[in-house]
Amino acid sequence: VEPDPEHPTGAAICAKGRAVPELVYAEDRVLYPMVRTRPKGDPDPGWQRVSWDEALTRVAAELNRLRAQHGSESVAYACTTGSGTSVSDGSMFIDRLMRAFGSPNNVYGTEICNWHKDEAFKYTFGAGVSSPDFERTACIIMWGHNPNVSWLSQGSRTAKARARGARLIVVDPRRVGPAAKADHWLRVRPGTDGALALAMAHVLLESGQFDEAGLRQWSNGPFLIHPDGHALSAADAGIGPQAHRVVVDMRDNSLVAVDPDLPVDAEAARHWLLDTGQNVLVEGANVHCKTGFALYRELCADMPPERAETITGVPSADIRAAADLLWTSRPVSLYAWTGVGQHTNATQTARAISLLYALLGSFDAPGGNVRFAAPPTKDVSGRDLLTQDLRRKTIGLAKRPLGPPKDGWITSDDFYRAVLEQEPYSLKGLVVFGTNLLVSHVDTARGVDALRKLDFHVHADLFMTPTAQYADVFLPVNTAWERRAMRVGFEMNEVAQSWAQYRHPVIETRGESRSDEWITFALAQKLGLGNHFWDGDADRAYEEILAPMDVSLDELRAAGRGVEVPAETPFHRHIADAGFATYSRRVEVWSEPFASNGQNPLPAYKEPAMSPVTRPDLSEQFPLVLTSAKSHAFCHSQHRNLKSLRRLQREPRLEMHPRAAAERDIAEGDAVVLATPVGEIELRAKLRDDLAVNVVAGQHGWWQGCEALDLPERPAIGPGSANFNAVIGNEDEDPISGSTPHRSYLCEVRKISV
Ligand SMILES: Nc1nc2c(c(=O)[nH]1)N[C@H]1C(S)=C(S)[C@@H](COP(=O)(O)OP(=O)(O)OC[C@H]3O[C@@H](n4cnc5c(=O)[nH]c(N)nc54)[C@H](O)[C@@H]3O)O[C@H]1N2
Ligand SMILES: Nc1nc2c(c(=O)[nH]1)N[C@H]1C(S)=C(S)[C@@H](COP(=O)(O)OP(=O)(O)OC[C@H]3O[C@@H](n4cnc5c(=O)[nH]c(N)nc54)[C@H](O)[C@@H]3O)O[C@H]1N2
Ligand SMILES: [Mo]
Repeated sequence: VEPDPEHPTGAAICAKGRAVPELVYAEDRVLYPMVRTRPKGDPDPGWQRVSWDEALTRVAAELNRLRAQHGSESVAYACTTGSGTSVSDGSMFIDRLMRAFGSPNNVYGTEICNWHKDEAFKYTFGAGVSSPDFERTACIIMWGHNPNVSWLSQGSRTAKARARGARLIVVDPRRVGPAAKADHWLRVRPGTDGALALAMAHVLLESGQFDEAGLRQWSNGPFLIHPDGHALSAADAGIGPQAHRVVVDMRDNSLVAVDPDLPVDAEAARHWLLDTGQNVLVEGANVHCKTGFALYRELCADMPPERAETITGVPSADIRAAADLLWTSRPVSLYAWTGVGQHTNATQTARAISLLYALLGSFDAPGGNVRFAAPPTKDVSGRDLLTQDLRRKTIGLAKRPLGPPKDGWITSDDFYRAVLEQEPYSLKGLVVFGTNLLVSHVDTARGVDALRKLDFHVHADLFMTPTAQYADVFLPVNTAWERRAMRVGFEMNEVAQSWAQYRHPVIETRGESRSDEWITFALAQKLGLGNHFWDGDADRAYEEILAPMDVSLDELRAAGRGVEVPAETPFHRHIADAGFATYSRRVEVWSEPFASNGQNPLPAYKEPAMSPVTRPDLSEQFPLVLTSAKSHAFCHSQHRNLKSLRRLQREPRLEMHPRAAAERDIAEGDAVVLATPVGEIELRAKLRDDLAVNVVAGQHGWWQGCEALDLPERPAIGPGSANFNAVIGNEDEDPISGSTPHRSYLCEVRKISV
């Protein structure tokens, strides 16, 4: 395996990429469909090889039975992440199958992966965080994101930008990746990033260093807010209908009604009052209404850097200097990922970061975060196939109407509850494409109970995993090198995003393993849903995807390496579109959807649910703050069986400060117990003095053995387990997204004496 130096994503290849031959030819890959012959929970499932036809006939019969008896919503699907596997080759077909079948429940894990950067950002900008314009940016913030481990083409672009003089700020409890070369490395206490973002905004607002004109014209900051906490309506003020909002014209202090449904008139908005407020006669009484922007400024005023220092541990002088650097080094680009997403306060943290970013005026500007134009394609994921009635049944929608359930994504916690407690109704079936819930999600013990109780579970994966072990039918998936795929748009810059590529299989598929695409098409036929699957002809699906483009499937097939379909990136789309894709058509400083759903319309800082501040009662027994991060050698719960990768890291690590270690008589490499209020696992101490003394960092995903190195498999739960997520609870979650505290928990560490 070699990188293609001409591919627009870049010429870098990671250790996992180099290890591909080991993955493809791994001896423990499952190569044939199998059915279990012994009861669930039996240590030996009694796997028996069957033909594809037998396997799929059985799966279709069971799924159709559940649908007939309990409704199609009683079957959940679970799809692994496109960021850490190759499932994206076929994920549009998996989504389509789920929707054609009628399941509104996808256990997708987005709430601990990408939801905050991609969806929470939409509540501010009407678009996800989008792509840093590395080639033109003057300053990059990496916030809870380490691309050197997680996304090489971003990592190398960051280094390149740095080398040509771009400034760099890294917010991370560990000094890793780009932090080594950063202008400012802000070592935040895990889970307190929201306070840091408010404090940086404090500095900018206090010194008048913010895009005042942009916010006046293009944000809902000028909208007046009633002191009881709702956006003042034109009807309240007696100047228009209920749905219209109210702003103040600074020229004569008159009230103006604004219809949020109309295109933004930026010219008129130049005269609107952005800050402070005005007295308004509401139902005969004089009421002082502040603007949404004034309320945000007050929230930030309440978080001076000195206060933020006591919360976050970041010195106030560094907060001030970093904030000043942002203003003096525009355009600024930013990426924030799982470091800020796996907390019980994650959504408001994302809001706080997005509002700080809004102050800089860099969104969708060249050198800021932009949406590079991609060639047009047709979405074949079948959004139209699921009825409104079924959509309303997505589990968690009532609790979290603003969150992932509105797109059909449910949390593992809600999935377990529905199986075990029939709440809000009973889930009976599970169709899995790759996800390893018991190791990647919290509360493994409850997960085991739920998997044991399922009526029917089919699992498609390359390997037998702790989660797949509970399946009734196992379907062998092949690797990306044994199947075809097509991709349009590679994100990183204009050329990459305009790249379209058809990838031929490199080798014959091993055994009887098949692609996710093949499985979804074959299963759809068996389920009687072939009419939604081009009657089994996948080429027609590819042609439909490409139809809006000027390139045919045959041309793409012949091109091999891909073709560029040039498209011009518009920048500042809100000007041509006369607005943003938000509720108010403006950048939402004060979020009306949040307010009307009982959430704080402004990102007030809230401590993580499990922190030394929230739970002083636990501080004696569990004095350390626990976070986690990914390993450069593996993805999540995969790849530990591959020799060249396992050599890079043989044992699961727990990183801790040398002083914290010394206090516990722990030395580098010692076997230690990580204890939390939920349970205990065993890891190896790795000392690093960049951490705060009271912070330790683990890694998730450990279970697999590596025969070539004589390293045994370890249980997902119970004695000898190294499964990080088995010791994280899910009693607390983010109220909007449902995220769980993988990165802000409490723990103690002790040496295992031998
Ligand atoms: N090698 C490898 N690459 C991967 C993956 C993998 O498993 N392995 N997985 C892929 C997937 S699915 C994803 S979602 C991406 C994720 O990509 P990233 O989000 O970049 O992944 P991490 O390295 O886990 O986390 C980034 C940083 O967050 C820091 N962090 C921990 N707690 C906090 C906190 O409270 N605040 C802040 N500010 N930072 C914190 C960690 O120290 C870490 O350096 O990576 C993708 N790429
Ligand atoms: N403590 C802690 N927990 C975390 C995280 C963390 O940072 N800390 N990160 C979280 C994040 S960001 C994510 S995305 C989740 C990931 O959680 P999961 O989605 O469970 O990811 P994996 O554990 O990598 O399991 C993926 C499985 O898919 C299989 N697979 C690989 N390629 C394919 C394919 O093309 N098709 C099919 N059908 N299967 C395939 C692999 O063999 C593997 O068994 O974990 C989360 N859990
Ligand atoms: Mo992820």
